[in-house]
Amino acid sequence: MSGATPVSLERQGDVGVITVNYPPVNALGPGVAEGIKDRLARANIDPAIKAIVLIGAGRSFIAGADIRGFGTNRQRLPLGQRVYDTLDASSKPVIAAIHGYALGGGLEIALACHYRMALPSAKVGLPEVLIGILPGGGGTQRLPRLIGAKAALEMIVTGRHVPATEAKRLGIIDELLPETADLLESAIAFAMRIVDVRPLPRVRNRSVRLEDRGIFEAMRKSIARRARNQKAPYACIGAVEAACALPFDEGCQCEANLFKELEDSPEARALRYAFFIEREVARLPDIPANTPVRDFSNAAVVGAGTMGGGIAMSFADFGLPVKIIDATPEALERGMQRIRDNYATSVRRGSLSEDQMQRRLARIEPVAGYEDIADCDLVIEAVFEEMDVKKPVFAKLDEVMKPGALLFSNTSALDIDQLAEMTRRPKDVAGTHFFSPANVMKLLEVVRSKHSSPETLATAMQMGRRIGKLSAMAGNTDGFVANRSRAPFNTEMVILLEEGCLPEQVDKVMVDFGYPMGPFAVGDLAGLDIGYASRKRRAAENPNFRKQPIADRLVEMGRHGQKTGAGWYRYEKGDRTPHPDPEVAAIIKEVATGLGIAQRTFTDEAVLRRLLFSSVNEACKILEEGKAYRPGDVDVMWLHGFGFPRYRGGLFFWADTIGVREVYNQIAAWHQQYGDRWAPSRLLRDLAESGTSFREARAAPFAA
Ligand code: T1G
Repeated sequence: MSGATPVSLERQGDVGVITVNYPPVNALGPGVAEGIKDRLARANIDPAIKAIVLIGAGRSFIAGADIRGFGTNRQRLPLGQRVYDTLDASSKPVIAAIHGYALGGGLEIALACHYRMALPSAKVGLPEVLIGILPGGGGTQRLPRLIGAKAALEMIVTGRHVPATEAKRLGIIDELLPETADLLESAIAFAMRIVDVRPLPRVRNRSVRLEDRGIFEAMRKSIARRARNQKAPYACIGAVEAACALPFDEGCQCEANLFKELEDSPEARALRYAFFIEREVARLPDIPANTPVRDFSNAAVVGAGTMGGGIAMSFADFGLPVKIIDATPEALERGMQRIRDNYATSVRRGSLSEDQMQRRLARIEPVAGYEDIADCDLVIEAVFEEMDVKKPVFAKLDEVMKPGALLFSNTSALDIDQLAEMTRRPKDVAGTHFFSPANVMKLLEVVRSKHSSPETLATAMQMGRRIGKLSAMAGNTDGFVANRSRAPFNTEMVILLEEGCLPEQVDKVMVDFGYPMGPFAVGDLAGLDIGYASRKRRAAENPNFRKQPIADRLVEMGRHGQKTGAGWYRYEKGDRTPHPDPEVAAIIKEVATGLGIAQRTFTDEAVLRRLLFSSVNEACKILEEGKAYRPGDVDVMWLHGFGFPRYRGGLFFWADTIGVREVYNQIAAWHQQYGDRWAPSRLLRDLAESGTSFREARAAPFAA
């Protein structure tokens, strides 16, 4: 905001209207909180003003403190002098008029007002825990006083956005308006209705309704797995517990102490970083932001397998009609049945209503053949991962699809240029790589062919956002960016077994690090035969390809993972719990002996570094080849493609906590020990020599 004041005060009749105008979301940036305090003081001394309305300009109330300001030595006002305290102490009634979002400090400001009104489309929340801190503006003390300890605890520990309609039921919102109401006019009218009501309803004067003292311990138990290695969720619980035990001001002091401990914690820094890279990933440095996006209002999917079905669900989940075809009616029906079963599971789990399921299913239309999808605006090919299966599909799509339709492939590694060259419209072709399960995982890798036009790429990125994905651009290299950077991790984890490790140690290390599942257990879930086929392909293409005899042996024995009751682990019937299997240990020993590899033990840290450093090195190669725009883009892919723990920021963010020099030295040492697969990338060497962090690394210009 250059020059213009972000907060104004104007009188409308007997009501002073304080308007916050700090685009794009009225965050409490420089001058905003101060401005509210200043205009409030003026309104309180102006005899012509009897009541005050606080409202946001643009699309939102106030979206919270300016996250960019955290971790800097920003000025912190003492308790009692902050905007929350002055609102609370106002001698004239203050009404918060909420539209769009009232989040974090924004909701805390509203809670410090005497009344709150909102449009039904508004959302409120205290999402601080999602960026590794806790509400620091009195929210942990006021919200329990307003809606009870149990409801407040749930909102603060989850950080979820609460629709205004629910917020009204909870007691956060006093007056819910019709969506078509004029918010300011209604707030002014409301102000005149309550102008003489005294005493002013100060939330701080209410007592906390504590239904059951056990809720705090119960919450600690319920979040234990999800919140492992993290502090913020537990600080949130502690602060709400304090609200039930201490007078308001002492409770605020407790909140402030907890906030100070967390504001610049590694967890908070990592989560803030994740917040910003998830927004930066949408910016394509070499494709102008005003590049026209081709309109689309529907989609088609070719291939009704697991991926094709999940992709079709992704469109239906976000309101877009989608047609789906497969090679035979039986295959198409199997695919539709899998979709119906997936939705039915969600309904059973309560995450979807029956009505929502029916509306989504109605948007997915199985059709007989290519001629039935010709009128669709875009089509995603999701057939078997073999070039000689995909190429004819692209030739056929080029023949039938209407002019201007975009042709996308869900391939996870194959050459997009070759697919584009099967068509007379190569500019309209790109990769749109979904991650399994496609309707759940948020990452969409948009793979740029050398033929893809800027419009096609901009549309593919927009398509991802339209269906709730995080679109990230990747260059057309084997495995693109996510899988290529993950490949060395997959190799090292099996080589570790040859050297004496066991799957259960590797999995425990990665779960303790923060992954939801260990990589071997994930392999059993996905099916070991998938990796087997791609290893065979790569070995045929590249004689130097590092074979994985242990993994190959398991597949050749029919141990494909959960689907065959055994893989890296064995499984009891109907139970997905992985059990270490002595037979696997014996196979490992036998193969290792056959390879003549000396067996040894590994510390957990050594296991962690072997896996992750191998990927850090590969990701540096990807940047230096210009196959990704930024280190942050790679981190977005690791967070949303592989379940990398969010409170560690991402692969590069985590590597920076070790330090470039230490990572480089270790990789150089493994290069001596193991040979070329550990040759340090040039970029890594340059970063180590220049003392530049991974996050500051600059990628080469994008090379499709
Ligand atoms: N601070 C700084 N920038 C912010 C911001 C914030 N709080 N919220 C959004 N932005 C930027 C964002 O980076 C993007 O920038 C642009 O605004 C549009 O955002 C004292 C201490 C409000 C739901 O955690 O959840 O209050 O990329 O793309 O999808 O207790 O933004 O355009 O340059 O996300 O419509 C608590 C975080 C802070 C809210 C809108 N508040 N923001 O979503 O737009 S801590 C939050 C959001 C706090 C107090 C504590 C979302 C949104 P650019 P966007 P959107």
